[in-house]
Amino acid sequence: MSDLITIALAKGRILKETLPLLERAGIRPLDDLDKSRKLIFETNHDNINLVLIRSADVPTYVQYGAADMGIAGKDVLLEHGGEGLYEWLDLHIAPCKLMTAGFADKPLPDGRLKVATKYTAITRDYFLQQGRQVELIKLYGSMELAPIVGLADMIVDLVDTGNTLKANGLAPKEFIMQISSRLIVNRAALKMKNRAIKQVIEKIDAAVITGE
Ligand code: PRT
Ligand code: MG
Repeated sequence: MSDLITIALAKGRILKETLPLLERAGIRPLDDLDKSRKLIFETNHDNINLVLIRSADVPTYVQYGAADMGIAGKDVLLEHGGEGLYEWLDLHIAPCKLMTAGFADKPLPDGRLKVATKYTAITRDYFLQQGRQVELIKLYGSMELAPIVGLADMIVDLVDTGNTLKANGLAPKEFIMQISSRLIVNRAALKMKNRAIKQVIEKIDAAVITGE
């Protein structure tokens, strides 16, 4: 009997790219994850279960061993801090860039800038490394609105096509980092369930398609 392995998956946009990846890895949920209201799913492997949770909760589940493994964006992992888990593989899915953004053709005001973002940890590090003093304003979404209503001078957000910024009269400015989704593993589970976890990692590793 192989140890039971639970993999935490993020709902939303990462899931769209995770399901084909798992399919290529030969891991198939027995129910339709998009349609079902269930949160726990069995798969074609007796010893592999999936749990479907909010993206920002994936590292927490894996940190505490509620899930043995998980798939989450690098942005989410950096904000979480990575305690209790290993970042094992770059899955090359859900790619985007973390950028600063502001008005397309308005210069920034002098003095201490106000920066609105959901990514306060990464943003603090970024400006600290540059020796720039900023005031961070924590938001949970719709960052593009902040400069328009005068809440902030600039924002830090994920950018893919750039359409969302453009639609709000904003433009990307400084590149902070490239983001993609990662496979993470609980540290204790890697020791206790080593064989079973390594088998799952091997399957997923073989299914990764590296871009460029
Ligand atoms: O919904 P919930 O609060 O649970 O979480 P969430 O909104 O963070 O989840 P979701 O489903 O949006 O997925 C987020 C994860 O997908 C992130 O953690 C990233 O790792 C990854 N990802 C990849 C992105 C994007 N690309 C992306 N473009 N997450 C968000 N965006 C947003 C961005 O914030 C902006 O609003 O899309 C908009 C920009 O896209 P463009 O194409 O207009 O530039
Ligand atoms: Mg969302």
